[in-house]
Amino acid sequence: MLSATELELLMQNVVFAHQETCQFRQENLQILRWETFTPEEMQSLQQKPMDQMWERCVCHITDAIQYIVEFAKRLSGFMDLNPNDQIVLLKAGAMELLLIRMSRAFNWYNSTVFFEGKYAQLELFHSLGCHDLISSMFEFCQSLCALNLSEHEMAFFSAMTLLDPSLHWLQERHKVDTLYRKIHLAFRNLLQRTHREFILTKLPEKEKLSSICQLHLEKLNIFRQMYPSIAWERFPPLYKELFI
Ligand code: MHQ
Repeated sequence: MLSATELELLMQNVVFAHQETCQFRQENLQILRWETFTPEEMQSLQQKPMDQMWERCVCHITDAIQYIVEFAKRLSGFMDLNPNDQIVLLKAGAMELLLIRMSRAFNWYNSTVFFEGKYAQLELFHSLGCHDLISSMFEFCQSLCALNLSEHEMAFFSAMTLLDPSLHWLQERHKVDTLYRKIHLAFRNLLQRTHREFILTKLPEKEKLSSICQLHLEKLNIFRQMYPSIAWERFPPLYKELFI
């Protein structure tokens, strides 16, 4: 199905697309890994009103999603899909890819995540009022970090998660399916060369990712019922386009 050169080009494409859009370089995230919030800073953030904290987090999430959209655009073949299918894939995949990327910004040793320049414990997000969502996000990162994925592997896992040919509403499913298969093949090839094939059976299941994304949509709905005008007027257009 693919020649050796095609495999090589595809591999470079996926890896570059990730590297060029990853927002924070792995080295920089590593350097800051032990910079955590002081108890005073934690307390002040925990006491913020719910709507303010939501707005702040949603803005950061939207920034990160802009990079994810850029990743998608750079994947060879994505821009050749029809615009409807591009949107279908991003609506379903943006949050899943954010979760995968979150694991790069997660310190496994003390369960903290990079937030506004430092590493934050789960309790910092208390005022959002969605403990179950945040704790499942943290749990997910904890288990993904345990696999110690390289940046190359992360790039492929993201591409395969995004190009899900099983999604409803796809108009040109065969195109997405062909793209998915090619990337899958290139991924296998990389893993063979690095003797890491075993991770294929250990990667998180699609259901796990989509259930966390579903929970995010449910929490957003609850928030919108409580603060309809905040969600409408202050959330960024891209966030609303994807999730509302
Ligand atoms: C990205 C950089 C990045 C940016 C933002 C659902 C909700 C209202 C709140 C980070 C979730 C709270 C997010 C900001 C919290 C878990 C969110 C708020 C990788 C991901 C990362 C680090 C996001 C991770 C999840 C954060 C901390 O390149």
